[in-house]
Amino acid sequence: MVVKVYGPVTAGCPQRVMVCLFEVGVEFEVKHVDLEHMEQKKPEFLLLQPFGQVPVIEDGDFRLFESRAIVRYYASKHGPNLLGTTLEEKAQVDQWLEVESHNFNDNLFGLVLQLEVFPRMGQGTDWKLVQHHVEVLNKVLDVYEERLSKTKYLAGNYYSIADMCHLPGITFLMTEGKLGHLIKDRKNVNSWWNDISSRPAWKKVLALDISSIHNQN
Ligand SMILES: N[C@@H](CCC(=O)N[C@@H](CS)C(=O)NCC(=O)O)C(=O)O
Repeated sequence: MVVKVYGPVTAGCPQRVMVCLFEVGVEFEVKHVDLEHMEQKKPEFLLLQPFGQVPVIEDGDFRLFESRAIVRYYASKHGPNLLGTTLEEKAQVDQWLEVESHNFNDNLFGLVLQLEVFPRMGQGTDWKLVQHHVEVLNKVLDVYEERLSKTKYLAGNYYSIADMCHLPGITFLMTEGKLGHLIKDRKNVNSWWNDISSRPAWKKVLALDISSIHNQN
Protein backbone atom coordinates (compact mmCIF):
# COMPACT_ATOMS: atom_id res chain seq x y z
CA MET A 1 0.00 0.00 0.00
CA VAL A 2 1.43 3.38 -1.03
CA VAL A 3 1.39 6.02 1.71
CA LYS A 4 -0.24 9.34 0.78
CA VAL A 5 1.51 12.51 1.94
CA TYR A 6 -0.58 15.69 1.75
CA GLY A 7 1.36 18.88 1.23
CA PRO A 8 3.44 20.77 -1.29
CA VAL A 9 6.87 19.20 -1.90
CA THR A 10 8.42 22.62 -1.28
CA ALA A 11 7.01 23.18 2.24
CA GLY A 12 9.30 22.40 5.17
CA CYS A 13 6.87 20.38 7.31
CA PRO A 14 5.89 17.91 4.56
CA GLN A 15 9.57 17.72 3.55
CA ARG A 16 10.38 16.51 7.08
CA VAL A 17 8.01 13.59 6.51
CA MET A 18 9.20 12.87 2.96
CA VAL A 19 12.87 12.71 3.93
CA CYS A 20 11.98 10.19 6.65
CA LEU A 21 9.97 8.05 4.23
CA PHE A 22 12.86 8.03 1.74
CA GLU A 23 15.29 7.22 4.56
CA VAL A 24 13.29 4.22 5.81
CA GLY A 25 12.34 3.06 2.31
CA VAL A 26 8.56 3.52 2.46
CA GLU A 27 6.93 4.18 -0.89
CA PHE A 28 4.70 7.27 -0.98
CA GLU A 29 2.76 9.51 -3.30
CA VAL A 30 2.33 13.23 -2.80
CA LYS A 31 -1.13 14.77 -2.74
CA HIS A 32 -0.46 18.39 -3.54
CA VAL A 33 -2.20 20.93 -1.30
CA ASP A 34 -2.25 24.46 -2.69
CA LEU A 35 -1.29 26.65 0.29
CA GLU A 36 -1.28 29.80 -1.86
CA HIS A 37 -4.99 29.34 -2.48
CA MET A 38 -5.72 28.24 1.11
CA GLU A 39 -6.77 24.73 0.14
CA GLN A 40 -5.63 23.64 3.62
CA LYS A 41 -8.47 25.67 5.20
CA LYS A 42 -11.25 24.17 3.07
CA PRO A 43 -13.84 21.99 4.84
CA GLU A 44 -12.79 18.83 2.99
CA PHE A 45 -9.16 19.28 4.07
CA LEU A 46 -10.18 20.10 7.66
CA LEU A 47 -11.66 16.61 7.80
CA LEU A 48 -8.09 15.31 7.34
CA GLN A 49 -6.29 17.90 9.50
CA PRO A 50 -8.58 19.90 11.81
CA PHE A 51 -6.00 22.71 12.26
CA GLY A 52 -5.81 23.33 8.50
CA GLN A 53 -2.11 22.62 8.08
CA VAL A 54 0.12 20.22 6.19
CA PRO A 55 1.39 17.51 6.36
CA VAL A 56 -1.08 14.69 6.87
CA ILE A 57 -0.41 11.09 5.92
CA GLU A 58 -2.84 8.33 5.02
CA ASP A 59 -1.52 4.81 5.30
CA GLY A 60 -4.43 2.55 4.48
CA ASP A 61 -7.05 3.37 7.12
CA PHE A 62 -4.49 5.06 9.36
CA ARG A 63 -4.27 8.84 9.28
CA LEU A 64 -1.78 11.02 11.15
CA PHE A 65 -0.82 14.70 11.25
CA GLU A 66 2.03 16.65 12.94
CA SER A 67 5.27 16.11 11.05
CA ARG A 68 7.39 14.99 14.01
CA ALA A 69 4.75 12.50 15.16
CA ILE A 70 4.71 11.07 11.62
CA VAL A 71 8.51 10.90 11.54
CA ARG A 72 8.58 9.12 14.92
CA TYR A 73 5.93 6.67 13.74
CA TYR A 74 7.78 5.60 10.58
CA ALA A 75 11.17 5.54 12.30
CA SER A 76 9.69 3.27 15.00
CA LYS A 77 7.95 1.06 12.48
CA HIS A 78 10.97 0.51 10.25
CA GLY A 79 13.89 -0.21 12.50
CA PRO A 80 15.60 1.33 15.51
CA ASN A 81 18.53 2.96 13.75
CA LEU A 82 17.04 6.48 13.55
CA LEU A 83 15.81 6.56 17.14
CA GLY A 84 18.75 5.21 19.12
CA THR A 85 18.76 1.75 20.66
CA THR A 86 19.08 2.01 24.43
CA LEU A 87 16.55 3.85 26.59
CA GLU A 88 19.15 6.57 27.19
CA GLU A 89 19.89 6.95 23.48
CA LYS A 90 16.18 7.23 22.75
CA ALA A 91 15.82 9.87 25.47
CA GLN A 92 18.70 11.84 23.93
CA VAL A 93 16.97 11.72 20.54
CA ASP A 94 13.75 12.98 22.15
CA GLN A 95 15.63 15.76 23.91
CA TRP A 96 17.24 17.03 20.67
CA LEU A 97 14.00 16.66 18.78
CA GLU A 98 12.37 18.96 21.37
CA VAL A 99 15.27 21.39 20.92
CA GLU A 100 14.76 21.29 17.15
CA SER A 101 11.03 21.87 17.53
CA HIS A 102 11.20 24.76 20.02
CA ASN A 103 14.62 26.40 20.33
CA PHE A 104 15.48 26.05 16.65
CA ASN A 105 12.25 25.84 14.66
CA ASP A 106 10.24 28.48 16.52
CA ASN A 107 12.82 31.08 15.47
CA LEU A 108 13.42 29.59 12.06
CA PHE A 109 9.69 29.66 11.35
CA GLY A 110 9.58 33.33 12.38
CA LEU A 111 12.25 34.02 9.77
CA VAL A 112 10.35 32.07 7.09
CA LEU A 113 7.28 34.21 7.81
CA GLN A 114 9.15 37.51 7.76
CA LEU A 115 11.51 36.82 4.86
CA GLU A 116 9.38 34.67 2.58
CA VAL A 117 5.68 34.30 3.40
CA PHE A 118 4.74 37.91 4.30
CA PRO A 119 6.63 39.51 1.38
CA ARG A 120 4.98 37.03 -1.00
CA MET A 121 1.59 38.10 0.37
CA GLY A 122 2.49 41.74 -0.23
CA GLN A 123 3.09 42.48 3.46
CA GLY A 124 6.26 44.10 4.71
CA THR A 125 9.07 42.46 6.65
CA ASP A 126 9.48 43.39 10.31
CA TRP A 127 13.28 43.74 10.40
CA LYS A 128 13.34 44.13 14.18
CA LEU A 129 11.73 40.73 14.51
CA VAL A 130 14.17 39.28 11.96
CA GLN A 131 17.04 40.61 14.06
CA HIS A 132 15.52 39.09 17.20
CA HIS A 133 15.14 35.64 15.59
CA VAL A 134 18.70 35.78 14.22
CA GLU A 135 20.06 36.72 17.65
CA VAL A 136 18.24 33.82 19.31
CA LEU A 137 19.30 31.40 16.56
CA ASN A 138 22.92 32.48 17.02
CA LYS A 139 22.72 31.46 20.66
CA VAL A 140 20.99 28.18 19.81
CA LEU A 141 23.63 27.36 17.20
CA ASP A 142 26.41 28.15 19.69
CA VAL A 143 24.97 25.36 21.82
CA TYR A 144 24.94 23.06 18.76
CA GLU A 145 28.57 23.98 18.01
CA GLU A 146 29.63 22.96 21.51
CA ARG A 147 27.57 19.75 21.40
CA LEU A 148 28.90 18.78 17.96
CA SER A 149 32.49 19.24 19.17
CA LYS A 150 31.83 16.16 21.34
CA THR A 151 29.55 13.97 19.23
CA LYS A 152 29.19 13.47 15.48
CA TYR A 153 25.42 14.00 15.55
CA LEU A 154 23.12 15.80 17.97
CA ALA A 155 21.93 12.83 20.01
CA GLY A 156 25.27 10.99 19.91
CA ASN A 157 27.47 9.31 17.34
CA TYR A 158 24.49 8.03 15.36
CA TYR A 159 22.32 9.81 12.81
CA SER A 160 18.78 10.19 14.16
CA ILE A 161 15.45 11.84 13.47
CA ALA A 162 16.67 14.77 15.59
CA ASP A 163 19.29 15.58 12.93
CA MET A 164 16.90 14.76 10.10
CA CYS A 165 14.20 17.18 11.26
CA HIS A 166 16.61 20.13 10.81
CA LEU A 167 17.03 19.56 7.06
CA PRO A 168 14.21 21.81 5.75
CA GLY A 169 14.93 24.66 8.16
CA ILE A 170 18.67 24.82 7.56
CA THR A 171 18.09 24.56 3.82
CA PHE A 172 15.96 27.71 4.13
CA LEU A 173 18.78 29.50 5.99
CA MET A 174 21.28 28.47 3.29
CA THR A 175 19.08 29.47 0.34
CA GLU A 176 16.07 31.83 0.44
CA GLY A 177 16.89 33.11 3.91
CA LYS A 178 20.42 34.16 2.84
CA LEU A 179 21.62 33.40 6.36
CA GLY A 180 24.04 30.61 5.49
CA HIS A 181 26.79 32.30 7.52
CA LEU A 182 24.98 31.14 10.69
CA ILE A 183 25.96 27.61 9.66
CA LYS A 184 29.18 28.14 7.69
CA ASP A 185 30.84 30.24 10.39
CA ARG A 186 30.62 27.37 12.87
CA LYS A 187 33.12 24.62 12.12
CA ASN A 188 31.33 21.70 13.77
CA VAL A 189 27.83 22.79 12.77
CA ASN A 190 29.04 23.22 9.19
CA SER A 191 30.60 19.71 9.04
CA TRP A 192 27.42 18.24 10.55
CA TRP A 193 25.31 20.13 8.01
CA ASN A 194 27.47 18.96 5.08
CA ASP A 195 27.13 15.40 6.35
CA ILE A 196 23.36 15.31 6.93
CA SER A 197 22.44 17.31 3.82
CA SER A 198 24.43 15.01 1.55
CA ARG A 199 22.42 11.94 2.50
CA PRO A 200 20.60 10.48 -0.55
CA ALA A 201 17.18 10.76 1.16
CA TRP A 202 17.45 14.55 1.38
CA LYS A 203 18.72 14.84 -2.20
CA LYS A 204 15.65 12.89 -3.29
CA VAL A 205 13.34 15.34 -1.49
CA LEU A 206 15.03 18.31 -3.16
CA ALA A 207 14.70 16.60 -6.53
CA LEU A 208 10.93 16.12 -6.21
CA ASP A 209 9.44 18.01 -9.08
CA ILE A 210 6.32 20.00 -8.27
CA SER A 211 4.99 19.79 -11.84
CA SER A 212 5.10 15.98 -11.93
CA ILE A 213 3.40 15.86 -8.53
CA HIS A 214 0.55 18.06 -9.83
CA ASN A 215 0.01 15.58 -12.64
CA GLN A 216 -0.57 12.73 -10.19
CA ASN A 217 -3.63 14.38 -8.70
N1 LIG B 1 3.48 21.49 13.93
C1 LIG B 1 2.99 21.28 12.58
C2 LIG B 1 3.15 22.56 11.82
C3 LIG B 1 2.52 22.45 10.45
C4 LIG B 1 2.74 23.72 9.63
O1 LIG B 1 3.07 24.79 10.15
N2 LIG B 1 2.59 23.55 8.31
C5 LIG B 1 2.71 24.67 7.41
C6 LIG B 1 3.59 24.30 6.22
S1 LIG B 1 5.26 24.00 6.72
C7 LIG B 1 1.33 25.02 6.89
O2 LIG B 1 0.48 24.17 6.74
N3 LIG B 1 1.13 26.31 6.61
C8 LIG B 1 -0.13 26.80 6.12
C9 LIG B 1 -1.04 27.27 7.22
O3 LIG B 1 -0.66 27.24 8.41
O4 LIG B 1 -2.15 27.68 6.89
C10 LIG B 1 3.77 20.11 11.94
O5 LIG B 1 4.97 20.00 12.23
O6 LIG B 1 3.19 19.33 11.18
